[in-house]
Amino acid sequence: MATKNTNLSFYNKEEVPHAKGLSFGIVVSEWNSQITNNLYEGAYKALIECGVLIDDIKRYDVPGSFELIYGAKIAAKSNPNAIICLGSIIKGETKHFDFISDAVAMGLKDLNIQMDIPVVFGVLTDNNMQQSIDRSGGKYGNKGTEAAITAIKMALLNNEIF
Ligand code: DLZ
Repeated sequence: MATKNTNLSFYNKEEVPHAKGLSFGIVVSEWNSQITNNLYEGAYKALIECGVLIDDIKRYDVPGSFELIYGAKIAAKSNPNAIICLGSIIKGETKHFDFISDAVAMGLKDLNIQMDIPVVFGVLTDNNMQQSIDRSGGKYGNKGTEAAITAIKMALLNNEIF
């Protein structure tokens, strides 16, 4: 039985509703910046391709993924239709990876509960740099692109309801 392809890196532009008039905040972690900049490029390109105007995309840089949570709160002050958080957490020799990954996931989850603006989790949590490269424009697509398409879908869902 065929299953629906849910990897939004390879989205069909014709199937994504037009997003002109929607605005987005993109919060980008500077840690592993070569990866997060590729995530940003993927997200930005997808939004533009779907009709979002350049002036309706605002970027916020934060030092590390842990700061994505507060960065999203700052982004919310401009009242965008959705917020995309992009980070890259790579496993090291200590438990830092687990603490940061859990905190970011829980923190962004909490914001989704507290705020009326959808917050999208575009954070890679990889065992090594190669896995991150593969998922930020490499052989497994671009998680930033996926996050952008998810953000459009959530923004439109929110618009339908309110
Ligand atoms: C400290 C730290 C470490 C060890 N690793 C990462 C990482 O792989 N990815 C990431 O985004 N940030 C990392 N950080 C920084 C933390 O996210 C945070 O910026 C600091 O702990 C300061 O709050």
